[in-house]
Amino acid sequence: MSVPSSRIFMPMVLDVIGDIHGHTHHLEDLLRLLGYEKRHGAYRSPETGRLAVFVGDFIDRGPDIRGTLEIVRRMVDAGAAYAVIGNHEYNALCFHTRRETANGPRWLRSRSDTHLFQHLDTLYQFRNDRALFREYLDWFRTLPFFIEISGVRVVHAAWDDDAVRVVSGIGAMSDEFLEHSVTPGSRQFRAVETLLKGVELHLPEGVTFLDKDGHSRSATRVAWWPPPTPTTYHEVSFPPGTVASSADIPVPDSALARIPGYSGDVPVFMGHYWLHAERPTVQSHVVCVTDYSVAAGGFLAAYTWRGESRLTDSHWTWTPSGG
Ligand SMILES: [Mn+2]
Repeated sequence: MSVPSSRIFMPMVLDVIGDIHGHTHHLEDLLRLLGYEKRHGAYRSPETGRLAVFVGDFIDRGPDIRGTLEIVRRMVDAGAAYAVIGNHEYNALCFHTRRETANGPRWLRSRSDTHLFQHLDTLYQFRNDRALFREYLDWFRTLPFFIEISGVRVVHAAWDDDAVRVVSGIGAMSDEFLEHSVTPGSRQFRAVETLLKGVELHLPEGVTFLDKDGHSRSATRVAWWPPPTPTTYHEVSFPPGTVASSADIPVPDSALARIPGYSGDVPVFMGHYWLHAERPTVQSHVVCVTDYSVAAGGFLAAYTWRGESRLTDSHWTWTPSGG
């Protein structure tokens, strides 16, 4: 007797948790607020079918990166959570991987002052246990670039169907994949840039702003999900206000063409954008950024998805700011 083909849709509740960056106290506070309890070494929800989803960026900048990694990894291993990779984990992999070149071995991510500064807290906190850090690097290779479960999509910075196709089915990241992904112009490079860093537009001549580290920038991250209607750099920059309203200069069509938009009717969740606000809000009924800058005096937030096709601001939980 043949088994009829079927798709089983388990009723599922997902707690999508924003970028942690080593702020373990916020993570444990948030998990407890969501009702998770530590059993057999891992936090789990007592509700059947309720899981956490981490949007990446576990390492760098925060005070207890080891504690964060331990909690997240144990939850994933226990089947209590899913996790996607963030640009910080990907950058760490490239920072610690070499390739042979005609001029000798080279790191896949250059060890410039800026790159070193970004990764410094992680290096320092693992200074006495390099072997453990190597284990986490191996684990980072196994983290997916995106997940699609029960009618929800999760990616660190931007959903793009072409980019998703490029990284589908790659399995654990090999050195060969990493090498392709750091080669400008390759399809792997473009896919990883989009999925993990989102879309950036160069600003017109003479327009700059200071980023969160006080570095002057001549390109801005943009909201990639709206349809590309005529708009200005001020309107499209993200987080809102990144580019001052005094720079109300129209974005040319050639640049607008680089904004993919989101035409899906499936909710998509992300982190990455260092939002600052009194309380979290969704970007639209199908687009939700969960990063509220816990590593810059903000808070750690979770959106609890209970199967709804239209996201609502009544589904947020977040920790007190600071600390
Ligand atoms: Mn990020």
